[in-house]
Order: sequence, then C-alpha cells, then structure tokens
Amino acid sequence: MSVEKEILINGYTHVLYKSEAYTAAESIAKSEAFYNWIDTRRSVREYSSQPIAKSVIENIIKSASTAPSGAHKQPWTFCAISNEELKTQMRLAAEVEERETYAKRMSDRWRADLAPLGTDTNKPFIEDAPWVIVAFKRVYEHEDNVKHNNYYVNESIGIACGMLISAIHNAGLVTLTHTPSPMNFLAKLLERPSNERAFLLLPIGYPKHPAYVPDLNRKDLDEVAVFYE
Ligand code: IYR
Repeated sequence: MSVEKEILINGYTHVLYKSEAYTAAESIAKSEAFYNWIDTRRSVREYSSQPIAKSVIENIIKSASTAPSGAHKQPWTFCAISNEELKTQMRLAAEVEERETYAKRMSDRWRADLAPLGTDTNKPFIEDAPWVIVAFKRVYEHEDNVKHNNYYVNESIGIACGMLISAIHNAGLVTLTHTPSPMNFLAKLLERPSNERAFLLLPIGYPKHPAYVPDLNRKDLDEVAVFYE
C-alpha cells in the first residue's frame, strides 16, 4: 500500500508523522533508561561561574519551545540574561520581595515545609550562574490592534518549562525553579510588553564543586499513579 506524504483535513495540509519504530523490548529498555537518567536531576542552589556557550542556551530554549500548547499558540517568551548588571539588579529586586515573603507573606507551616530544603531570602544563584532564563507567559497577542487571548496559557508554559528543565539536565547543567512573588519587577527590569507576565526564573550553570542538595525521597509509583486496566 502506498502511503501519502501529505493529506488535506478541513483544507489544511497534514504531513505524514514518522514514528520511531522500537520493539516492545526496546521500549521497555528505553523507558527504564530515561527514568534512571531523569531521576538524577536535582534542583541545585549553588552555582559555579564557569561560562556556558550561548549556543547551548539557544538549543535549550528551542527544545522548550517544541512543547505542545493551546491551539499551538506557543504563548511564551524566554528571556536569557548573561548581562552582569541586569543579573545584579534582578538579584537585588528578588531579595527585596523574598525578605517580605519570608517575613510576612508565608504562613508558619509554609516556612516549616521549606526548612528541609534550605531555602532562604538570599538568592546568590541569580548572580553566580552564568545565565538566567526568565520564562514569560504571553497572555494575549495583538493582531490589527485587537487583543486575542491565548488558550491554556498556564498549562502550556508549565509544560514548556518542564521540557526546558529536562533539556538543561540533558546538557549536563543544573537549574532550579525560583518563583519570587510578586514577580512584576522582572517585566519592568527586562522591559517586556504588557501582554507578558513573568512565570518562572531559572538560573543555569554548572554546580559549584562540591554542591549539596537536600536528602529527599521521591514518592513511590503507587502514591502517584492509579491504574484502571
Ligand atoms: N518563592 C521562594 C520561596 C520558595 C517557595 C517554595 I513553595 C519552594 O518550594 C521553594 C522556595 C523561592 O523561590 O525561593
């Protein structure tokens, strides 16, 4: 049987999807190897200032931008910052918010939940890491001076950030998800347009040597999954 390279659906071209042809055994082996590899990822808070080639950052962002998104609007802008002055300004502004958050916005329970992770109001990683990425969600787009809301914006950028984190791990680098709250200072500092809202700040670099991470356990499969067979 000959297979068409492309077909029309609703008048729009659909191209043939080339799937990876693995045997069942290969799929089992690959899924296990992937799990074992991604299970080595950790959020790291201590960074070396060793530089990273810009092309690595570009590839990481291109990988994130392959994420599925609502109506394929790709409602994200990834700002990559290596400029020392900007990183210093971001650190200072983030620490102002964090001091307020830790002192006044967090409940006692929240502070207690964070204690094992060793987080505090100091954010040296924003300056120490050679690159910082700030992911902005694009709430709407302007077309002919009309605002068009994007769809499932939080879901879309959340998935893209997950893929960004995996791409960072794949490159042998480390990151962490920093969520200064509120984050409006980031849009101001980076002069972003009014349709963009800061979503997540991620330092990217090599870990300091030695670097330490909290002694955490991950939930077992039966705590995170329910099978209906
Ligand atoms: N927003 C702060 C505090 C913080 C909150 C949670 I929930 C964490 O899991 C870790 C830190 C920060 O980003 O450091």
